Amino acid sequence: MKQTWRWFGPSDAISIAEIRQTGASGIVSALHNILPGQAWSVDDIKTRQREIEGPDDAPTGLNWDVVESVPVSEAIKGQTGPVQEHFEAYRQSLRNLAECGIRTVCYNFMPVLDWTRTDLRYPLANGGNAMRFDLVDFIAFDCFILCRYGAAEEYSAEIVAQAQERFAKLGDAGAQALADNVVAGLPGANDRWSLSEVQERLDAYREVTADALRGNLIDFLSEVVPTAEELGLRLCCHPDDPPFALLGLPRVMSTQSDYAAVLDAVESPASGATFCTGSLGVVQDFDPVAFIEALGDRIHFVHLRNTLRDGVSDGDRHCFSEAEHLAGDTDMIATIRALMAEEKRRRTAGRTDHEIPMRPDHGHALLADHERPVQPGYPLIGRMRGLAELRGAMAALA
Ligand code: DNO
Repeated sequence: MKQTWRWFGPSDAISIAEIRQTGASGIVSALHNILPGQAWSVDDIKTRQREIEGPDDAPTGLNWDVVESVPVSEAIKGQTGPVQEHFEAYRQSLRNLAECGIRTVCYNFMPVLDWTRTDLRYPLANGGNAMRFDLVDFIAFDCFILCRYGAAEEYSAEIVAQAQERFAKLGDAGAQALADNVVAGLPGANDRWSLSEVQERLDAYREVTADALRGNLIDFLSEVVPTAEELGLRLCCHPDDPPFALLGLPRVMSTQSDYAAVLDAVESPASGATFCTGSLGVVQDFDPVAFIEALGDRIHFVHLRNTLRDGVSDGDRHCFSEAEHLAGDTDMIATIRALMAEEKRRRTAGRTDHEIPMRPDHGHALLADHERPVQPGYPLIGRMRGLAELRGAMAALA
């Protein structure tokens, strides 16, 4: 697999010069300043490419391999407002990316929020920090801070009672910190929204069922995949994170069968999956090897990350923390072995995309990471440790 590294652009506290020292050989980036629904211009794409590649007389040796993400607008996800304009802008971004030689484009189809955690600095026994999702805290946020209409009915009475007790102990500062963690503009999230804005966006989806949202995703793909296919581009959908319904919002990309349904509906090599073990792995019966064996030929991008279910559950919703890359609930070695077997199948079939780009997704904040403000989940040393462990596993399996 090609070992890539996510770089948020010139505002990222970690520089390209530092990334060169991690051993990564490719870059994942996006034009985060361009709003969903607007087209990315060739000029803007080329500027980012130059920032990554360095000047001609001192090239960094790194290229922009994967776009994560060209975000899908709320208009497209909810099918309201300027949907046709946004489809056209998306197609234009794809044309412009292809013109600049970039072929792999990640996106997600989670309405309103991107990834969600309740604690961005959960202390580990070794002195590091991890990100964590505590279901009881989350329900405390949903029922008693956001006070979402009808929220309590979506959970069991026992867990709502636990959440109420938790909320009573939080105090004003604790409640504010929890709310900030949940709705803060995490990397990839569209914006930084206040609680009342979150509520407004949630209201927009009140009538949207999971089937309707899946229909909107399939419509989106029907609109943009033919263009991607013509251009030789690979779109890949990131799973829901966490992979269960939150805040009453429908979720449609949480499991292998969700992927099978959407990939079958628009049959094209240009429509594929971002295989994120960290997100999918929170589901109790996630089987990474079965997923790769069934849908591997449509996996265009891989996020290797591990999670550990580490607390109470309520139906299919769980507490989890982000584990070391080789520890946690997902058998990372079996996963890598299966992905490498998929690469071998592609080489035998003569596919040009036989080297699948992967990145170490998230990492614990370790050592000097504590002194440096970075995007939550994206510290230098923790990710470098993850990449080094994954690289070792790949070398051994090869
Ligand atoms: C979190 C990331 C997500 C991801 C988007 C893809 O660290 O995995 O923000 O980039 O969901 O569209």
